[in-house]
Amino acid sequence: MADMERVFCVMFSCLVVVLCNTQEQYRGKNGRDFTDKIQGSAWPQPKSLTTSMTQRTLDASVFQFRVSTPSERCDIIDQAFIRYRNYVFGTDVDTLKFKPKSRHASRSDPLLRKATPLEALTVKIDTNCDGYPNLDSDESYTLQITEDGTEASIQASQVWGALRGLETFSQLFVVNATAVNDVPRFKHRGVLLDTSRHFLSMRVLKENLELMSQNKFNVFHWHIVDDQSFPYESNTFPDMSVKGAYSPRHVYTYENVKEIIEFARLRGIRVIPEYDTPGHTQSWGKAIEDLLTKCYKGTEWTGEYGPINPALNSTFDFLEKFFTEISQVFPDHYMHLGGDEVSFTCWESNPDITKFMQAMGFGKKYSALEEYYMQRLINIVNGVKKGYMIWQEVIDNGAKAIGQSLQGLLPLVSRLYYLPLGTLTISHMAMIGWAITKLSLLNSMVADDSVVHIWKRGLFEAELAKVTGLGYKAILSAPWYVNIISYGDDWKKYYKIEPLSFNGENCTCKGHIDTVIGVWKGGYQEELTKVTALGYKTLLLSPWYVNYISYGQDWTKYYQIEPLNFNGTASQKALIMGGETCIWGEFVDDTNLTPRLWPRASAIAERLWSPANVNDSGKAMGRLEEHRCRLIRRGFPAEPVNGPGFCDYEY
Ligand code: CP6
Repeated sequence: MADMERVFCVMFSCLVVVLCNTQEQYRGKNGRDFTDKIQGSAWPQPKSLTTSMTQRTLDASVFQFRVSTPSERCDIIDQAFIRYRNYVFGTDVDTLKFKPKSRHASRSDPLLRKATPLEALTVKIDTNCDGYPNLDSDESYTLQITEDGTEASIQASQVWGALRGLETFSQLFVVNATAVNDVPRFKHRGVLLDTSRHFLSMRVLKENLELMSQNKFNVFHWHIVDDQSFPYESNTFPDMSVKGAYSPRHVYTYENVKEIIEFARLRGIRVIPEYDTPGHTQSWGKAIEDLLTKCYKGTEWTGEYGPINPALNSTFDFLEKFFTEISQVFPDHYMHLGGDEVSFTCWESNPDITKFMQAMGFGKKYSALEEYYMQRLINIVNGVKKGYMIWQEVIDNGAKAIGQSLQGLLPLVSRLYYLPLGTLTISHMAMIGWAITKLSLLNSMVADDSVVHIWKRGLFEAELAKVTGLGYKAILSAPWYVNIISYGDDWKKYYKIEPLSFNGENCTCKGHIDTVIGVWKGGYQEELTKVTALGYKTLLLSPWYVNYISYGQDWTKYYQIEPLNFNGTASQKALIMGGETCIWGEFVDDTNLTPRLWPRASAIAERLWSPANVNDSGKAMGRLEEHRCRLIRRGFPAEPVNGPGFCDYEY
């Protein structure tokens, strides 16, 4: 390989010598090769990118960004120019951790005296430059840097594509004549952040939105509240955060939420809030009386609460008011309604729920009760004209419940024809009402506006086939939990280790030797027995490798996932909107979220943006290394994920 490069260097003009010299510094860096260099290290990889050998020069004092759009003003692009000028030239050194060593060739470089300087990049947008991004936003763009001519151009039909093009432009390692033609493969490319298990500061939320845009993610799925805390400050029900937040400081005010939504919009990112019910709602119950089901032991209340209580009308009055507020605060068409992990134990124990189940003819089918709850919630959301996303259980349980209740219903309805109205019982009436709701909701659920979110690991391919087979849109998260480095309080494992818990009976007792042995391999107890018996002083290391969270290149697992690799027709596959990477918050807060998420999420970003055949992690490795270094240079703490190596801009 090295020889080939040298031949290459000799063969081409002095322009290439510059590149070959830079290559010298790259020896020994993970998987990076000359092609990565010439092609640039754009991440995620554009659909097509061709580069010629002609290098263009770029001088900060001359270079200008320009915009051309039918809109009078274009805030989104004006602000993007400030960010990208900084990333290209390092103009705002305060926010950049490492000032780039004039990466871009300048006219003052004697080797490039003949190169034509690039004086401007013009961003041309066909349509008005305002509003919010949505599921149907057009994010495609082309980028042209010609061999001569003083101007490069980005052409996009919508401002969202222009943003993606600016990101690509800012990632070009050296500005050669280039043509990029780019379009995302999936429409929904999301990151889930959980602000309930641990509060995340505005700084960290914004930092991650910025990183998302640098990876061309376009959805922030905000898992904002959950059992553990309720940091959302509601205007209609202010007590919910007063009583449900960790502290008065651990809240997002209306202004905070608006600030996040605007910060995201400027980067072409939608904010989809998740208010997860009827499970995962312990923190809601603190302020809203009778919202949660009381759990019983025999005839006694245990003092504990379960999921939201669907047997009370007050529940739905509350939900109507609350979700109406949410629908006005968050401009995106979609809300995430949760619906995951509903435990039936508490519902089963509660006598009022049992009565309600009987009245509704649900028998002992608690999945039917869950379904009933979700359907009424969906009714509310339809009423405020929003679309919704739901976790997969709603469909897993619901499809069953629908089948069961319709089966039970048919003989009943046929008998009803022959009954005089006066003989109808309350339970008949309830069932008829329920059947009507059910039938209309069945239609509404298969309508355009529902998206099923697949999160359970294991047989997610079969789940995708099933859900799309029923006609639902779907998005995939199951294989992409980047927090599953090791899920759990692994410190307890380390804490349990007792250094003296080994067999020390058979000491040959030669006396102590002034040599210290470090025991570093597995099976440490036998080793301690042996080494101390020989009289050595000993240190224990092996059970305490805290870097052993998951040893190795875990990103390649995420990278290999192909969302359309399931049994299904073309129309089923068309229902896969995309996917999300999730970083659940139990073991993550401001201190470790960003490095744990990046650049792991970058691997997923590429699977969701780039063509299906960009899936070879061996080929991607060099670019991912470059990409991580770029994130670091831009001031973001992205972890090393490929073992030993270094970045140019360090130190
Ligand atoms: N919180 C909520 C979670 C999870 C879910 N919902 C979850 C649990 C375990 C795994 C992945 C996700 N922490 N509200 C399920 C969607 Cl492995």
